[in-house]
Amino acid sequence: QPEIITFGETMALMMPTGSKGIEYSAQFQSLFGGAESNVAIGVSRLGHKVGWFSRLGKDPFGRMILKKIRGEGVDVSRVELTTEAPTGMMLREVVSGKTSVYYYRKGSAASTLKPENLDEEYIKQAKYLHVTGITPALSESCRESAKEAIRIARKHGVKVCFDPNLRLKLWSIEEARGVLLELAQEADYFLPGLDELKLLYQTESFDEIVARLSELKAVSIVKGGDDETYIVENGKVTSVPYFKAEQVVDTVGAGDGFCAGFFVGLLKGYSHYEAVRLGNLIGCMVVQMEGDWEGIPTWEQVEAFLNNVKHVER
Ligand code: KDG
Repeated sequence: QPEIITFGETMALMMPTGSKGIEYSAQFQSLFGGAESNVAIGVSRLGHKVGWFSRLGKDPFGRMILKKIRGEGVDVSRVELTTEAPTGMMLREVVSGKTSVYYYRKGSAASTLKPENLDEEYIKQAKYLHVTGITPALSESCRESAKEAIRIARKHGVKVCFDPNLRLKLWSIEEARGVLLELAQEADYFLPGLDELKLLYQTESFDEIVARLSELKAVSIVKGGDDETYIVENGKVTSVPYFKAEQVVDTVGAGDGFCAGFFVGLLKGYSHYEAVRLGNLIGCMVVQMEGDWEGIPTWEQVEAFLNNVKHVER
C-alpha cells in the first residue's frame, strides 16, 4: 500500500545534447519529467512505497513514461492511458547558464483528468497526499480534481502536502494567486519557494512573509533561501543549512528532490529539522545531474554520503 500518493502531469522532455540551444541543435535526448512523478520516483528510490497517477496518451511517449516510472518502483496502478488526447511534451534548454522551458501540453491527456478519475479507496489508505499548484493551472477539470483529492484526503485523515510550483507560463500571477493561496489553506505541510512567496504575497519583506505563513494552519517549509531552507512553525522560524554541491548542472527538479527527501524523513519519524536536512541533501544531489529526477540517490547512497564512505571505483 502506498504511504504517499501524488498525481499530476508528466511530460516527455527533450533537451539538446550539446551546448547549442534548441534552435541550432540537431540532436536531442529524450527524457521525461513532471513535478509530482519526480517526487514519487524520489520517494521510491529512498525506499518507501509511493503511488503516482495521471492520464497519459496511448502513444509512444505515454508508454515510455509509464514503463519508466513503473520501473522506478512507483505504483502506477491508477494511471490511465487514453486515446482521447496525446501525452504532453516540453523542451528545455540551458543557454548562457539560463534555463528556459517550452511547453507543448495544451489539451494533453493529463489536462483531461477529472474528479471522477479519483479513486477514494486508493487515496484514503495513504499517510500523505502530495498536490502541486501545477495541476490546477492545467484545466478547469484538473483544478476541480486537485480540490476533490484534497477533500477526500481530509475526510479520511490523510495529511495534505502542497507545493505551489508556480508556473507563470501556464497562468498569470493574478489568476494563480487566488487558487494557490486557497489550496495552501487546506494543507498540513506547505512547501513553497521563497521567490514564489514574494510573488504570491506581493512583498519582498521576509518578516511579512513569515507573518502571512503564520496565519496558515500548515507547517511551512520555505525552499530557496540563499544558504538555507526555513521551517515556519507556530510563528517561529528555524533555518536548516544547505549541503554544498560540487557542481551545478541542472537546477530543475531540485525542489521535487527536496520534497521526496522531506517526505521520507517524515515517514521515518524524523523531526521537522532532520526531515528538512534530508530534503536539502537530496536537492543538492539532484542539481548535480542533468534531468529532473535522474540525480536522486538511493537510500544506500544517502547513507554512504552521510557516513562518508569512500567510493570504490573498481
Ligand atoms: O519541478 C520540475 C517540473 O517543473 C518539471 O518536471 C516540469 O512538471 C513540470 C512542469 O509542469 O513544469
